[in-house]
Amino acid sequence: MDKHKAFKTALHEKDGIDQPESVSRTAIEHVTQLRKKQPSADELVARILKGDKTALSRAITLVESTNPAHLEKANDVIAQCLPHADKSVRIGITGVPGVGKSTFIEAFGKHLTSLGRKVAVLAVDPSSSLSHGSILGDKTRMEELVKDANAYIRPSASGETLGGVARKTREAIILCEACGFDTIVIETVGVGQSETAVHSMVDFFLLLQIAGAGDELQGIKRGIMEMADLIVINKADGDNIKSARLAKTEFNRALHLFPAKSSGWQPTVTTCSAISHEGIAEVWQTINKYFELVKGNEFFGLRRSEQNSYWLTETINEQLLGRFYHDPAIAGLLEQSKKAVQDNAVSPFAAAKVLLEKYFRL
Ligand SMILES: Nc1nc2c(ncn2[C@@H]2O[C@H](COP(=O)(O)OP(=O)(O)OP(=O)(O)O)[C@@H](O)[C@H]2O)c(=O)[nH]1
Ligand SMILES: [Mg+2]
Repeated sequence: MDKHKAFKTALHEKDGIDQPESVSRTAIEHVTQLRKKQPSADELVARILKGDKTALSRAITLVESTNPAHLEKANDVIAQCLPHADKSVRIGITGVPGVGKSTFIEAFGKHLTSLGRKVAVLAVDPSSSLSHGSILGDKTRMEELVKDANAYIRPSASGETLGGVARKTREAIILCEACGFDTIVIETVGVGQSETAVHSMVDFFLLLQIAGAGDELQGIKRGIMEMADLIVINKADGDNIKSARLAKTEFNRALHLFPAKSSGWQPTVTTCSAISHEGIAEVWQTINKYFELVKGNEFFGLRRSEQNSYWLTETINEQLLGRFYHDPAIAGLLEQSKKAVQDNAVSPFAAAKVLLEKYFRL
């Protein structure tokens, strides 16, 4: 029998190959120790404030961690970074899959860094927790931006709930701002609830559309259009130019049907080609006009304060629900109660009362 048969299972791979004798054991241990050493919260903060992107990534990982042991350190880092945050503009970008969000952000981001701005791109995509989403695809689609020293790209946090993912992104915004990024771009897929979450963490909300597919086809709900401060019709190139112009007129008409915004801003429609970079500079000019207006009329600060109180409530809700449903004493009883209410043995209200009383007495 050949000797390979004995090693047929992959487990034997773990045995690995012996180090050559020339490699010093102490050197290996030294490297392993270095890798294991986690910087303290203070060290991380000091490095973040100096603009160190590696430290920023580590801190975001810490914030995203579900390990309760990391929570305290993460909170410490956030608390120390908070006074250095708040100096940026936050822009949300949404649109259905394939509309060109990633391509647009690549062109837009490069335009901003060419103007001397520092751009951080974050994503809110709760679905990516299942498939690990478009993370890799995005990094290849944002080829130039990834290489740009003044840009930082972070894929969506994975999490069970949208609330969890959104809270982590909120905290990542603070870290990016403390690291010196003055423009935060948050991408989300415009098909579910995530754009509402993103809308409540940004100053400006941009909706990407394409021509030739009515809004039903584009899966964009009326509510999302209502949230938009700017609609950009992408892929206005080649044979599409004419239909893009037509779509612009149609969307403009539709926008006028919505009630006026409390920011005092009248949303507009523009066209661009993310691939040929046409119209990208104009988008930034429009966004600047918006910021001039809302910083002048104080809506900017007001909206951020409102967002803070919204996130306070959201975080409490999310954590209360999480604790309740993950409580081992509750989990078993919950299953029993579900069965009992399905069998009509007890009313849902009575069962809920029992569960909640039990939880709060624990
Ligand atoms: N002609 C043309 N094609 C574009 C333009 N922008 C993006 N595309 C193409 O549209 C396709 C989708 O672009 P993405 O940037 O991946 O779109 P996305 O909205 O990020 O998609 P998801 O990440 O799947 O939600 C790609 O094949 C792009 O090359 C554009 O301005 N013009
Ligand atoms: Mg994308």
